[in-house]
Amino acid sequence: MPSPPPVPPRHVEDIDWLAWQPVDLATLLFVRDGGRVLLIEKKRGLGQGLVNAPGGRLEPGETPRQAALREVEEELRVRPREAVWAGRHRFQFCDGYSMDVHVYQSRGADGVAEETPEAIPLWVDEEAIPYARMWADDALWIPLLLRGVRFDGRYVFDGARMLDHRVEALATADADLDIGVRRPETPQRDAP
Ligand code: 6OG
Repeated sequence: MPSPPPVPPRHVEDIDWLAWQPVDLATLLFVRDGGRVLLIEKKRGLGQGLVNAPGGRLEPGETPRQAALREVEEELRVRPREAVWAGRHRFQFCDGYSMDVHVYQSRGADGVAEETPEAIPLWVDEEAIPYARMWADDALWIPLLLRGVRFDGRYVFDGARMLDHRVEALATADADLDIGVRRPETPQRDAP
């Protein structure tokens, strides 16, 4: 008898996070300046049509920080002045896809943000983040990021619907957990 197909997780506790391996590593980077934050309307990729921070999947051999800086330049043609680690999200989707996302922020960027094939720039007031047009998890942790509190989030999503979440604020001593993380040179599979 073939064994039954595995039951997709519905809750954060259903997942063995120590054994968990993401399909993709990705990034988000929030440029902040004068009480505003630089977001994008995403034109393609996962989350197309939503507002998000610029970011994307790592290329072979990149660290998350390198990828975060590259993605902002590619998507908006501006160069963040820094990339300060802000937190990490582990997203598990019911269809088996998963993503480990490192989040950064920068005080300012050099250049003027412009539209590219990937994104439309959107400077928004930090008091008026358009959560209704963003992924469901964002309202849970962007307020932490804006207060300078680092976070560790774990989530179960069914498509765009968030089924469960656990977001923890980190002590400062836990910072820069991304050091040493590097996507292997040989891609395990093509990104969808
Ligand atoms: P590309 O398809 O652009 O990489 N991403 C998410 N961002 C938020 N805020 N919430 C989620 O909830 C997300 N899932 C994915 C990470 C995907 C980009 O989309 C972000 C990457 O920047 C589920 O290569």
